[in-house]
Amino acid sequence: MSNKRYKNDFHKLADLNNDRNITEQELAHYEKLVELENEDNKASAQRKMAWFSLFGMIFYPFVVVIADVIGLQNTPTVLADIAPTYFVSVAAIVAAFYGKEAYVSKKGK
Ligand SMILES: [Ca+2]
Repeated sequence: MSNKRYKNDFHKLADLNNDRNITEQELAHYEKLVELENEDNKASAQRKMAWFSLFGMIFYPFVVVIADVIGLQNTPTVLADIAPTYFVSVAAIVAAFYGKEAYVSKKGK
């Protein structure tokens, strides 16, 4: 985004009463808006990562079977060798995500 466009977008969003003057209150409101938007984007990214990890965990055995069925000789063995590390890592990601969600929802009440 160019600097001029950024300034225009900033003025459109921050100047609540359109008087072309951004007060301290409007700036604080804008900062809160940006903060909430960033939090929302962060939560979306973490949720996508957790779902991606879960799908990887679910489909991992199928990948081993498919590799065996299509005749890849070493792939099922290699996948089986890295499975313990993979499952522990993915379980840690998923547990961290749901743990954080539970902590945040409990803290919010
Ligand atoms: Ca204003």
